[in-house]
Amino acid sequence: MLEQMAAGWRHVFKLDPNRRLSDLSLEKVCQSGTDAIIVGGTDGITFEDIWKLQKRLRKYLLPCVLEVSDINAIVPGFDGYLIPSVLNTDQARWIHGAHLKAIQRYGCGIPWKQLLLLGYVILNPESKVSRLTEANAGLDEEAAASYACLVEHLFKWPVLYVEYSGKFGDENMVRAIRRQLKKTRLFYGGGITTRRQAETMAKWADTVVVGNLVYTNVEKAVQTVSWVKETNLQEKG
Ligand code: 1GP
Repeated sequence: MLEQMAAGWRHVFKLDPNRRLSDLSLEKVCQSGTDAIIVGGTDGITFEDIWKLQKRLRKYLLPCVLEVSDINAIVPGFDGYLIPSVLNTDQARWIHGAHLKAIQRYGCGIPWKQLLLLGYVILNPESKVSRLTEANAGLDEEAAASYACLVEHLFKWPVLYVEYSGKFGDENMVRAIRRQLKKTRLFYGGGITTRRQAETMAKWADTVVVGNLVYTNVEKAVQTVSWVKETNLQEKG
């Protein structure tokens, strides 16, 4: 089951099929000691680009999962599929609407055990994903914590993903969210470029996601693996 696999992820890289990455950089990323590769992005996502990246990733032993963002770009053959549901939006399409469409299209063919639901809380109003999903990203600590409470106690979802995509987040916000979570796993992603940033979020997040740095400084991106893994996670609850 994907949920069990993800329970062991401390650090993951997110690769965007719409961005260029040399073979050498891909090799460095895949041999970095990270726990998994997520293939996913916000715009320009096509079946063909995902398929091409998947083919290049196949020669490495690392688990590779697809974060599904477009019903027309679901490529078979991944180790699992991450299904985002944006919580801080009023647009039903991004909460469960697109999901229903996928169920209507694929029905019984969906490999449920290979799916993992991610409850997204988007906190960078300037990010593409925030604009696309019309997220209410300007939350304060109390509001952010209430989303965490919703996911942990009411929905009982497996993962809450704090998404700061492109910007390093506010530690106090991430800590406030983390304090509400016991069973739900916390993913953090956004703007990690330095050791200090990696260590800061690794204290609160079970899984730290690094994306953009792969494309701007692959050597540093590789270093984030040990920065995260050498940091002790604070006790939950
Ligand atoms: C993006 O959360 C990931 O979806 C990682 O964010 O690209 O800013 O590292 P960055």
